[in-house]
Amino acid sequence: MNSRPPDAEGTPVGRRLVLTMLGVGAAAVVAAPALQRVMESGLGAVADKDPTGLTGLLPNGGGFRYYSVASSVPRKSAADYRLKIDGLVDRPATYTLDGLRALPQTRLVRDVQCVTGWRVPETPFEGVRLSALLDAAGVRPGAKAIRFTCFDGTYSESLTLDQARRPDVLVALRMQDKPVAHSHGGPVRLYVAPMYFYKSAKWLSGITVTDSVKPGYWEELGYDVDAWVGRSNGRDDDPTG
Ligand SMILES: Nc1nc2c(c(=O)[nH]1)N[C@H]1C(S)=C(S)[C@@H](COP(=O)(O)O)O[C@H]1N2
Ligand SMILES: [Mo]
Repeated sequence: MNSRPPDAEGTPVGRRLVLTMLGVGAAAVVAAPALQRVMESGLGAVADKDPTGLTGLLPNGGGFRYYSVASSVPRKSAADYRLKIDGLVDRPATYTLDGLRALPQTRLVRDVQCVTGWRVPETPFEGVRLSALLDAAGVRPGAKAIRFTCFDGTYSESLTLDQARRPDVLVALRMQDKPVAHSHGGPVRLYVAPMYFYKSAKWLSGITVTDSVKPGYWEELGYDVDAWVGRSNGRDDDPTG
């Protein structure tokens, strides 16, 4: 399932085809409301166990779609979560969740826009400005970009250094005014307000400062690296940033 587009919203025929090929179309349709209740109740356990990636087609509460290119993602508690900052920096660092919570928090409320069409209005995200973490690490001269990695073991993202330093780019600890749920990439996800939601890497575990942009997971598969909402990917959505 790793070559699917960010989600199947724009391709209803393709989605039916995939479901039919897997022979689970009827079962998935019948099961969906139950799965949705489980996920919205905060358990999220079903998504962790689905090896097919079909959970990407399921609602994730409040208009969101659950999305993961990895078939299962480990859970990280406050005790075992770590975020590493390394690469072209003077002071590489590893943050715990408490360490991130102790830093100044910024709250932003913007629309979320997925590149395949779905949009969720006015969603609060709260966390540490990425620029603050970069300043603390001391970005070296010659650095140009950031590579983000995730503890799902698969996903990656990128930003230029200028983009990463924008005040509307957060290392988010809260979403919808709650701690980021596991299914939304918790305990910590990236939030890039002005760009399509694929830039907002879930289950964030690594921030590496690099000398050039290394395209992320979906970008290797053809999506724009500079993913401004309404000005990329051939789309004309209203800006979110
Ligand atoms: N680690 C990881 N981050 C990810 C993705 C993913 O598959 N893996 N999907 C992206 C895409 S395409 C979207 S639309 C959003 C979905 O976020 P949600 O599950 O909170 O709705 O996460 C983005 N970040
Ligand atoms: Mo997406």
